Amino acid sequence: PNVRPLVAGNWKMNGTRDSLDQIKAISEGVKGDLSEKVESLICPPATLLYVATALCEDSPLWIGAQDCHQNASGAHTGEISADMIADCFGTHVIVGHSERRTDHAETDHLVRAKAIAANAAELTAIICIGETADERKSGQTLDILKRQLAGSVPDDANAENTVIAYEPVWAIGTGLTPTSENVAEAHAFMRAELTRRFGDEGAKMRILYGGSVKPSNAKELMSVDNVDGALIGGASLKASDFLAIYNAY
Ligand code: G2H
Repeated sequence: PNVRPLVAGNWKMNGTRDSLDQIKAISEGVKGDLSEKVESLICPPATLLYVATALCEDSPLWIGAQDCHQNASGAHTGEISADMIADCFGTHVIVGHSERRTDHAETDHLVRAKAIAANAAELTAIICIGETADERKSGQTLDILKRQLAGSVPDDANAENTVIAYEPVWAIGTGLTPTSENVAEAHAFMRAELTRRFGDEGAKMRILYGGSVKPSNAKELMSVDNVDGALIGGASLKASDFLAIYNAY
């Protein structure tokens, strides 16, 4: 790949102050030569963001958030803005995770607005897309990916401000993973779509694989063509598992 791969952890709604030990251990574990070649990121819950970035001051580990609001500020009780994440020294934000698309009825249109808000705050948006089990069974996978890319990725996306995460919904938290051939087909298709729309920037844009990545399957998944890293849920909660995946590069 033209850019450094990214190994990212999404803690979802897990983690209290006790878990900061794991972030500290990850921040120490990624110091070393590999960090020249591979970037690392943990997205803890927003409650831990500020203290987590302080812990990682002298580490190459980036800290990011799991969602942001599409507006810059205002009367949106319970929400956090991209500026608030940047103010806590967060550098990335996940938008459009399938759990948000399902639990909060987030649409491609909304996800795109969130990515635009993230970029306006100088955050890198990690835009998640992926097909459901039914969509895969009925042969619609590539159509769904095409529609989600077209709808969720802003027109001024580039290889710096945008990362795509392909997460087949049926592989999330289930222990099921697609075959390397399935992953290769999906990623080659997304690469072609991104290159068609964004030219060189699309050719360089990172496309992560997510969905039941663990130490035992990381090497195989991350070595598939056009896979530029991983988005890891469950296995990112333990420093030893996250670092085993990171070190698979
Ligand atoms: C997919 C992934 C991280 P898990 O949601 O975003 O979670 O690795 O637990 O399947």
